Amino acid sequence: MEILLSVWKFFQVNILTNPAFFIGFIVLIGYLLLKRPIYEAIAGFIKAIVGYLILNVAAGGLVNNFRPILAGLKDRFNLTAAVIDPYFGQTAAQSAVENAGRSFSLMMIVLLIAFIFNIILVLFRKQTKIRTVFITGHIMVQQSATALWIVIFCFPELADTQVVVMLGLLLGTYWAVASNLTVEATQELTEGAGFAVGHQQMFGIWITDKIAGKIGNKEKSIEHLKLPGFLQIFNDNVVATGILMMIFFGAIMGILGADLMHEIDKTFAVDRNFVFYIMEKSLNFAVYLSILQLGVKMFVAELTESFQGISDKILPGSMPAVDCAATYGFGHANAVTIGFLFGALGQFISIIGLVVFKSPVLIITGFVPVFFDNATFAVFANRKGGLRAAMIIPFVSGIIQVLGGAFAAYYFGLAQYGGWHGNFDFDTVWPVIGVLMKNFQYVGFGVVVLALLAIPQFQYRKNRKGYFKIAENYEEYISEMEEAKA
Ligand code: ASC
Repeated sequence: MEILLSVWKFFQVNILTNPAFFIGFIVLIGYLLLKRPIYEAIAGFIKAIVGYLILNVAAGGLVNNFRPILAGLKDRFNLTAAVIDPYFGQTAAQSAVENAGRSFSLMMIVLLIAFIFNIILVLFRKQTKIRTVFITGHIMVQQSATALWIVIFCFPELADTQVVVMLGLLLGTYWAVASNLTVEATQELTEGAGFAVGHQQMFGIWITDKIAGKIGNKEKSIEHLKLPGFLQIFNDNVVATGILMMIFFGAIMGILGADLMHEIDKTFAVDRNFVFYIMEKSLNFAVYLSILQLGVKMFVAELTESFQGISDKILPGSMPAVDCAATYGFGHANAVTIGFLFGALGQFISIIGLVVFKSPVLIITGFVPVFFDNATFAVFANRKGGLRAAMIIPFVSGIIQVLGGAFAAYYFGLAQYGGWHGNFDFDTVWPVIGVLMKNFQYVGFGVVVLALLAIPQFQYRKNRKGYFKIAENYEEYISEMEEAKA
């Protein structure tokens, strides 16, 4: 047992929670299974890791630069508010778990059980209809933290071992089922790049994919937009992002004021002019988005080619589920910016609503959900429902994020610790899971797991012929579908 645990710990620390290496090894093994020369496999291994590390530079840059600015609104107005953001949520969950006299290190074993359960569901894919393995490690850590608290909150009497086993099964089911829901939408968006989304808004992606075409018209997508006169400069995504972020973050930093910004950002030197500082900071948004695209293209290209080896030889009809940012390389770059801004609009309006209606908990916009969830929705929405869907869906999502987040922070008692996870699935699906478990205890738990496991069965029944094919070989899938139509 000791040895097993230390092997697991090594795997967990170095590979599982470090997606760059996880994806790197998948690429390496994939190429070897395809019988490519070893030097080609190593080249792919390196490009996949470097690509992912570039993505990390971009995502980390966005998160580290812009999260404190939004969270600064809380200090500026002296609010007691919960920030809806997974980093704040994780800290809040940890405090709550420890205050309940439990050890937060239970998370490590939860990860093990959940991950293995996800793989088992894929191994039995003929029965379970699960096609995806969730491999976005840093997200798995955040979700284990929040879910650990939810289970302890719902079952305070339960011993540690039982908590860990129940949660492992619940989380493993969620990872498998929710990422599996994104297969069709992601394959269509990327024209068969061979990955699904394993992140924090997977149910949202599925809904977006279903409703975008009804909300808008794909012929009127951002790509087709003809802007008149000087507005044409917005066709260039660097210009569009730069200008819009200068307005958006300029307004927010203006509200925070130079003094508070000096406190929030130690790199803001005292002798620097505030306006120039704001310009540079805001334009950095466009810098990170450009870097992000570069990294995504690099690792996705390797993953797409090499995973063929794994899906030919080991797990037919299966695919890895990765960070939502991987989809940004497949949509119009402006979709990302539009999704963020309309999501923020929806969030701000609902926060004002919370204040006006004297909600018992206040919410502050967290950067990660408002940006990454809504940018993702806009990318998918634009493809099926054009600009209109790419504006409306993130706007409504912003409202849901605040209202659902406020409910969850209040209900699970995390508002007092200052944060809630805040990503779309954690403002919708997870509060429902929590309420069911709190009120119906083991019955609730059973209903949740069975209901989740039923979802892929319904998906399969809707498209028996193409269900595994769409993951295994997209081109063949498309031509078979076309034949069937003709
Ligand atoms: C998250 C989170 C991040 C970002 C990143 C997006 O939910 O915790 O750091 O989104 O994964 O690329």
